[in-house]
Amino acid sequence: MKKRIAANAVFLCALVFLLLAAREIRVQERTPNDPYLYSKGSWGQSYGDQWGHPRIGLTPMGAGKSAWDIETGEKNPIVVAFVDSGLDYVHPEIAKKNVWVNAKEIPGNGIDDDKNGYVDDVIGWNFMEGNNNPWDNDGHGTFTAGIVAATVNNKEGIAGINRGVKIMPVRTLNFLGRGSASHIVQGIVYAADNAARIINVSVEQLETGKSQALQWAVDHARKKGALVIVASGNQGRDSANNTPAGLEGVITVAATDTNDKRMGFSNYGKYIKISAPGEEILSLRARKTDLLVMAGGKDYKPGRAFLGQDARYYHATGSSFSAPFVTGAASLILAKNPKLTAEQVERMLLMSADDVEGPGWDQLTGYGRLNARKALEADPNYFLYAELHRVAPAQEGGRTVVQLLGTATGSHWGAYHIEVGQGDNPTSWRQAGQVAGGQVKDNLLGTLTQGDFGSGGKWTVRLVAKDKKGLTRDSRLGITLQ
Ligand SMILES: [Ca+2]
Ligand SMILES: [Ca+2]
Ligand SMILES: [Ca+2]
Ligand SMILES: [Ca+2]
Repeated sequence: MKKRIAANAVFLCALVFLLLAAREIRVQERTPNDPYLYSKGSWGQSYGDQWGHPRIGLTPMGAGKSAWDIETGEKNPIVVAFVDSGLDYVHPEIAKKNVWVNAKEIPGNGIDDDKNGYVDDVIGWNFMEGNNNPWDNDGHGTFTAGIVAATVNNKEGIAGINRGVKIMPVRTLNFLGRGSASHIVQGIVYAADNAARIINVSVEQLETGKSQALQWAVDHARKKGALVIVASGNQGRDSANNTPAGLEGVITVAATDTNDKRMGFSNYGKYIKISAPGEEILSLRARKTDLLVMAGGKDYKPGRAFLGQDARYYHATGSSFSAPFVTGAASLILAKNPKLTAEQVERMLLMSADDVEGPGWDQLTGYGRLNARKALEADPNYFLYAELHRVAPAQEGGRTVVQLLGTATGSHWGAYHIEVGQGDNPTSWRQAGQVAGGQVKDNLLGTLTQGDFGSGGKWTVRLVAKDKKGLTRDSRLGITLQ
């Protein structure tokens, strides 16, 4: 009997060992084997080479905790346009299967077979030179596209976010990384008309003020069902008058650093919806380019940002590189369920973001730092938006009041109210003010009087929105009273 138990125990131990070993092998197989993905310090930095990936939930696969355990992008290839400087489409990390092909166009016959207005546009279009070769002379477009589309699990370099993505390169920026509004308008329209589901526009401000033409292009893309994702810009100022960061109907993405703080150069304001990694991002280098030389960086020594075999990789900082993280996450969401609308995908991204900087929606990081893992599991039909955009003194009936402007809306709407608390970081709050009532979208939320505060000094005003079940979301702003 004893012998039998011992034998059984040995058998059981062996079985457990085998099962564990099998699991180990499976985990190793499923964890992408791209060397830079989870390494660190390759250019002397203290953090991961592709730190942005695990930060947004692209952790090693197999344990069920990675966004990639839910969706790798292969199930339904999603067409993502990069309205940018083009693409190095022969880069070893850009697979042929990840470049969009216009199936309705017969190549090289000099005829616009699909009658979309562009002759022989097989993989995209070059609006700068007016031809069918969207080659990247600048490096910006290959870098932004690489964050989403670099080949995963090929034992080489970096990993993109979406393994099945189809990149549509639309060249609208010249070798200096600059472009005119008219080219970008044409680029966005081209992308939308050729069925791109997501349009990434990592472009700095094009001109002073808002471009009506570009707003029209964004409206056109939204009508066609595309999601337009743009960078906040890098001037360290309010993006409200910027194009495209201050347009309606786009997702404006701010840049965060390795500590989940907003990067000092990242533009802010009421148009910021979400934030994503933008500090020292590692991606693909288009051949014969040095992006930071093109950008005119004063302290930059040519070639310093190159990395890897044949200098195929490059590391750089900017909100241009934050937007593609959101684009990549959005493309995974659509790959999982292509029937979702742009609006549903937007809700999933915003409502699942990890709150960073000031509590709730804030002007620096929007609803928070992107979390692809949580976004993939978010309810597409639920939203509760609470954004306190501005707290401004105004004259009303001969006395000074404080007007609160912002947004309070939701899918399962309850109500909203205003609270005030003393100091920068109040420990207690009390309800105050007259509220407009009902849902408010980018408009007057309510009014506070001197009596609502009781004394001068520093105060914090808080907007609290509630859904039917009593779940809340808030947003705060400070004000100094005399
Ligand atoms: Ca054509
Ligand atoms: Ca043709
Ligand atoms: Ca790779
Ligand atoms: Ca926040």
